[in-house]
Amino acid sequence: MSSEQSNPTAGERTDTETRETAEEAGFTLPSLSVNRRGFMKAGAAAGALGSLAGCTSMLSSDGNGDDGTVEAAGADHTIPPRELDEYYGFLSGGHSGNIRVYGIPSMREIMQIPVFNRESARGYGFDDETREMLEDAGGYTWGDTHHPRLSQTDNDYDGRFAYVNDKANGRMARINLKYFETDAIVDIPNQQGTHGACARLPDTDLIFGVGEFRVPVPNDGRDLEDPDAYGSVIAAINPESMNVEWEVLVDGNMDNGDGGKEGRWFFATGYNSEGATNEEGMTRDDRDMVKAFDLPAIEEAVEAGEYEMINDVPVVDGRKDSPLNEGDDPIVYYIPTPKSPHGVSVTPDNKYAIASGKLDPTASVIEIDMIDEVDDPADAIVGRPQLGLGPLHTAYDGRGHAYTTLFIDSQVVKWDIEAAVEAEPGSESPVIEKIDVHYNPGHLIAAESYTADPAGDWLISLNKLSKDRFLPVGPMHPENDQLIYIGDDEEGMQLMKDSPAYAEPHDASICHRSKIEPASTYDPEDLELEPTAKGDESIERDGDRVTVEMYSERNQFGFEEIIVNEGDTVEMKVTNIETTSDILHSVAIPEYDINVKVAPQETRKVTFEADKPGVYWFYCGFFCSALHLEMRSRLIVRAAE
Ligand code: RUQ
Ligand code: CUA
Repeated sequence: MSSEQSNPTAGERTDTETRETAEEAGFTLPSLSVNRRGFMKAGAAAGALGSLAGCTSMLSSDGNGDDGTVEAAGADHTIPPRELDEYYGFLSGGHSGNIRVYGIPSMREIMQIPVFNRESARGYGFDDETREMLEDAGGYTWGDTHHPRLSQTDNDYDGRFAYVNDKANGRMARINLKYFETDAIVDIPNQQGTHGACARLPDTDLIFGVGEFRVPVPNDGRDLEDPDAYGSVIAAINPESMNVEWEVLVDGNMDNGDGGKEGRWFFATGYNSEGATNEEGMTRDDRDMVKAFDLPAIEEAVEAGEYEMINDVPVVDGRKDSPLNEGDDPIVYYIPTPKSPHGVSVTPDNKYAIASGKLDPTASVIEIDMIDEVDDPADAIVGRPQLGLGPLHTAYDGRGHAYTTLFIDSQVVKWDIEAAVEAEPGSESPVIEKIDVHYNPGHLIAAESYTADPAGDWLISLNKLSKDRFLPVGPMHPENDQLIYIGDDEEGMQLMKDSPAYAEPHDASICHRSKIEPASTYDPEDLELEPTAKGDESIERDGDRVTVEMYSERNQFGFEEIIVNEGDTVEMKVTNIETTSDILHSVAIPEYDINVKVAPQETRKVTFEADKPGVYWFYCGFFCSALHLEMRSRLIVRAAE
């Protein structure tokens, strides 16, 4: 790390000062932004003992922070070469359509998982299976991932699946964490703009997609000019089959959502109770709603047939004037909150659902057990701390603190949840401290914050703007994901690292590495296609259909040439027969737009029309050995007479 390196536009004076101080003290500090307090901590932990403690803790910690190892790791976010991070971070890629996997605390991006986007390194959307999956899910070529949530058993991550929404096209996808790949996508009927995504806990037996945009239900050309007749639904999706089991139609827009930890409740924030179609109308009223869905009551209504079947999904009427909402036990409680609340998240102890005001400087602390006790749902709000401007999302450390992003103030505010319940509404006294972030944070996430037992050490603020924090790269700037250490209540929050991100992370889930066990090669049992062993390769013709079964290994495909006729349909199946992990091959066919990746023991198939006569060298796209460049064969397409 050259300390001389100077950058006339990025970096701030304080960084330079910090670096000089660091050099005087005999430390080399990475050229990243660490405030003075952060440096003191990082410097102290950068000694041999600190890094040793850091790596020992990675081996022994269960990640729950109750064995003291979080303190032992201290605030050292640097991971030396060859050492592994303690946590997986799953960040949504927004309108890039993917999920990025980070190592935390290093903030190194380890992997990308394409979800709604076609992606060439993995050949995702190129082979028959993934192409058909994307086609069956609507055939859109992009998506807008926002809220990755990991499956839980008994309120803790079980390492099986991640789920993420497509806000753009109303879909929900599942990522299989054995292989870190998308294995199912459902195109949700009757819903446009699936925004919030999360699960019914403790055991992730339903996944919810929260519909943001109000549209006619069904959206088939009716009620076009009658916005009053529009509605939005939450969709309950079976996490195994990925079928939509039922939906609930409500009044007003919805936004984000979170499930209670004990199965009964689901919460969705909402704006535009006004039912308007422009900004002025949507922000007219001072109150919007948090909707609390009583899940057993809804399931009872579905059982009893109290729904309308719309696009093959039972839709239960949860609007305010629905008969199902009459009386003392409505299926949806409308809890008035100020003003266009955005994020909602349930505290680790399942006591409160906290909704952030967005256009109001407060958060609303809803006591979950009071919702069906009080006469007026508004009375279930037991705290309203004043946090700052533009509160959006809230995360937890498991020690009674909440951390809320302040979009307008460009800060993260740490506050005391019980103090907020004690204090007068509008009081600032529950606020413990604020830290500047750079700039305009949207979501934030703390390690294992969505479980019943957050780790309480690391927090990431997903900042929408980076402005001057990185080398300039033209008018489109990276976002800035900032790592903050929250493990030391006395020292306070410590900003550790700026980490540029391509547009645009919205949310993340952070899971201790001990809870996920990815496979390093494929288990052929898990795949639908039969593998082709060496010696079993074949080319068979049936009319104008040619079926090729081949294998790939260093450094050949099993055939030196494949000869077909113009007009043939070619079905080409390839198995990577390597058993050594990390030796990938692919089949890239120039000018045919074909690009199929096969990891060790993986079998994929691609079907195409041989419609261009000529010679096409198909080659391997992964640099698999010294003879990788020689790993190529000819596809010969004979011209039709
Ligand atoms: S929502 S920060 Cu999906 Cu806040 Cu983006
Ligand atoms: Cu196989 Cu390069």
